[in-house]
Amino acid sequence: MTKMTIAGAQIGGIQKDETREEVVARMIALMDDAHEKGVAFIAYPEMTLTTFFPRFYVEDRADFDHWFETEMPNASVQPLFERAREYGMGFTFGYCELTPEGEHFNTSIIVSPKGEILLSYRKTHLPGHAEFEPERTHQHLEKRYFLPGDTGFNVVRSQGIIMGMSICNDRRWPESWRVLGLQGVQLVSIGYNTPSQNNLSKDEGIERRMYHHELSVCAGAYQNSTYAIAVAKCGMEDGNHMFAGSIIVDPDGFVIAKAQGEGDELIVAEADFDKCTFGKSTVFNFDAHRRIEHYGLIASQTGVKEPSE
Ligand code: CDV
Repeated sequence: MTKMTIAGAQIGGIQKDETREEVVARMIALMDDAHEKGVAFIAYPEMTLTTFFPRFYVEDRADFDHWFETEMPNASVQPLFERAREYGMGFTFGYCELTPEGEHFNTSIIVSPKGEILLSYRKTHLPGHAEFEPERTHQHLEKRYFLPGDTGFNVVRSQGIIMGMSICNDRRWPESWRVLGLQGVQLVSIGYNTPSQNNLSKDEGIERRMYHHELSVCAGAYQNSTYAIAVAKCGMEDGNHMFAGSIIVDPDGFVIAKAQGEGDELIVAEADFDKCTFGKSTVFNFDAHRRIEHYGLIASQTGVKEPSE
C-alpha cells in the first residue's frame, strides 16, 4: 500500500526583471508550506524560473540565451535542492535547458528526496510558430526558441511509485499519456504556461480554455488510471495573462484539489496509489484489451489523409 501526500505549487506571474534567486525564494516558501502539510512530493510549473519569454520575438535567438540554464542544478537553484533534501521531499520543475552542444530544450526534471536528478524530460509537442507573424495579436514562438524534445516519455521509480512527466501542450495529446501509461505510470506531473489569448482570429475565452485543460488532464488520468498533477505558472506576466486552474486528478479522472487564485498557491491531496490498480486491471488492462494491429497509423502518419472523393 503506497499512500503519499502530493502537491502542486502554482506560481504567479514572473516579470522579465525578476531574478532566478527571487523566483527560487518563492518556490522555497511554497515548499516550506508543503512540508508543514506533510507533503512528500511537490510539482512546480513549466519554465518555473523565468517569465514565459516565447511571447516575445527577437531576430537573433541567441539574445534570449540568458533565459536558459547551462547546468542543473546550478547556484541559483541550489537552495531549493538543499531545502528539499532537508525535508526529504521529492520534486519536479521545468526550466529552459541549453546543452553543451548548443541545443535548446523546454525541459522538466524529477528529483529524488535525496536531491538526485532521476529523470529529465524534454517537451515533445511544441505549440506556436517559429517566425514573427504580424497578423497575430499575440506571438507564441516556442518553435523559434526550442527544439522538439528528443527524450520521449519515460518513467522512473521513486518514492515507491512510478512517475513520469509531460509539459504543457503535451497534456492535450493522448499519445503522451498512453506512452506513459504503457510503462505503468502512477503519477504524471505536468507544468504549464497557458496564455489566455493567443489565437489568430477568435478569442476562445478563458472558460473554454480552462474546460479543455481540465478535460485533457482528467481524460488522460482516467484512461491510464494514474494520478496527475497539472500545475500552472499564471496570472499577469509583463502585461500578458495566463490562466491558473492548477489541479490534482485521481485515477478515476476526478479533480481532487484545485487552485482558487492566480498567484503563488499550494494545492495538496492525499494520494493512495493502490487506486491505480483498479483501472489498470479492468477497463484499461492494456495487455488484455489493446489491439495494436489497428493502431499503426498513430505512429506512422503525422497529419490527416482523407480518403479520395
Ligand atoms: N506553453 C504551452 O505549451 N502552451 C499551450 C498553448 C499555446 C495552447 C498549451 O497547450 O497550453
